[in-house]
Amino acid sequence: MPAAKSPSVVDVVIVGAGFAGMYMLHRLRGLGMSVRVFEAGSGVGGTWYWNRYPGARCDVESMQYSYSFSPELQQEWQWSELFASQPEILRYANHVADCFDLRGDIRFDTRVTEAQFDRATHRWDIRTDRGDVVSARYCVMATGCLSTARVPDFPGIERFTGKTYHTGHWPHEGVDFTGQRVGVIGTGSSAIQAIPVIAQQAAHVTVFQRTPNFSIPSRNGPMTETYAESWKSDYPARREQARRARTGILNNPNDVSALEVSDEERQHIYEQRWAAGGTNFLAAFNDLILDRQANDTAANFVRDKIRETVRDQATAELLAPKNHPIGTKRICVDTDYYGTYNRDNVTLIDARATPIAEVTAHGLHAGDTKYRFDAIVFATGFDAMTGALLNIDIEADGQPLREKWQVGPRTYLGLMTAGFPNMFMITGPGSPSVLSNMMVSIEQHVDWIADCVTYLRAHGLDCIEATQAAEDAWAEHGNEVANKTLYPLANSWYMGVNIPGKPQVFMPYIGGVGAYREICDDVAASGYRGCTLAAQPAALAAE
Ligand code: N01
Repeated sequence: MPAAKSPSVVDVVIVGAGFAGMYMLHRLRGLGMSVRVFEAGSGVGGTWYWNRYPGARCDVESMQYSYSFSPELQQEWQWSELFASQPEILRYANHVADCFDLRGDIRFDTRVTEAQFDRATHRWDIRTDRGDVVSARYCVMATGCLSTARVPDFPGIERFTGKTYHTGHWPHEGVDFTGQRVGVIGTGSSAIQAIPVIAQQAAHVTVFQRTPNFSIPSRNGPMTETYAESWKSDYPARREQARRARTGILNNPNDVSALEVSDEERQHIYEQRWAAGGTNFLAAFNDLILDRQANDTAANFVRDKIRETVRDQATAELLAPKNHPIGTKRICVDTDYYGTYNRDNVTLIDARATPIAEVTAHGLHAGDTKYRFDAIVFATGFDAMTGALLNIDIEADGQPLREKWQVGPRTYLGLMTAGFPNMFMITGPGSPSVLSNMMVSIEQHVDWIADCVTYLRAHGLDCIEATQAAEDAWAEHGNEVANKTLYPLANSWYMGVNIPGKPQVFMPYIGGVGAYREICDDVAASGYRGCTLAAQPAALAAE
């Protein structure tokens, strides 16, 4: 059946049908607006649609990594594990699409290629790779923070005769590594989840590690009815607490400095958090991301755990991060990651001492060694936060967004960018986004945007644009807050360091989810301070 043609004029175009785009569609429909969503994938789910690598699972507990907007939905859905796996989260996304009948307004297998703002009509003209041209009053970028997968430019990559995979573009039918020699490049969150699972199948796994990461055991397990019920019976209060929490996660924060307690007590607290598992480890004390000495106590604890777990001490030393404070690169959460290096079929290679020189027909060449592989897994990350936005030709008043962001992304609240009216970003750079429970941040942004367009409509307005002054002040504030933390000390993708030539600025807002929400609410309550609001001239509007 030929795909239905998009209406050429709508109130809003949304780019992306992950959790952000889906909820945005639902909210705007509720306001009686006409909406067209474009999604490059063949289904909903965004990051959970693409990242199907073995072991993929969320590092936020399932009871917290879910929508809160529908009491019925959060009561009826049942998670089977404490930390949900990718297939289960994708089932959840599809369930939401079914429950709220979302698919009718989503055009799948369609990538937005261009968006141009027309100042005369206050509308965006949006084009896709399938020839759609749609005029929309507002354009909402729900493009995700980690959706542009990146394979480094290794020489000879095209010569490899085996199979290559990127964790962020995993084949839908899965991969059987049985009996294969597999090379894994990268040791970020994706690799740390994938390696233990691939190692159970493959004949041999060789891991190329350039930078070790800190990882905390998840202690994942089956969801018990009692635990699920403890959340469900108290959901409204807990969701509200999460919205006001620093990371959007209820993680039992301990409001005490790591340096104020005795060595024994500190050790005891770390042991408890390690045994409980997950990212809550970083909430053990209130100054772990603020004070290097405090941070060292946590980093040393984890390094010791690595040495205890990994039998070969040379491998353990290689796995123990030495160069960045714990938590300043995204903390990883695993199931038997370090223990996997005790297997006979797993080898760790120091790709910093012996960098990968080239890909050959049958494997890789690093240092003086040639490695033979049947398959290579690139767990090499993403062009984070700005990649997906800048892959679209976005232009207003003759200025491309790429040009404006040449020296780094600049936004007002991570929601808008000056010079590009009526364009909103969900979890854009300059908002807590990747430093938070994405579900909480997504819902907050979607609700803010829905309230904003409602306000404009109620006041006979149809255009909103962040002022340059407000944007500059937000950037200054963002830098000021980031510089009070240890985050800028790490060469992380938060800083854009993983992409050659990418400007190095700290992209997310570290001021905290709760504090950030208050700022956004305050901006809305003030009638959108820091923005210019306008209406089209009456004559034009009537045309
Ligand atoms: O990507 P990454 P990821 N030669 O950028 C290495 C989220 N996520 O997909 O650090 C050799 O972290 C690179 O080395 P280095 C989460 O927010 C969440 O793993 O640049 N190695 C690094 O080791 C996460 O942070 C979940 O020195 C090269 C790796 O590739 C984000 O996604 C699960 C190289 C890339 O690590 C991204 O994680 C998965 C080269 N030329 C992901 N180039 C959960 O919810 C790159 N590398 C649990």
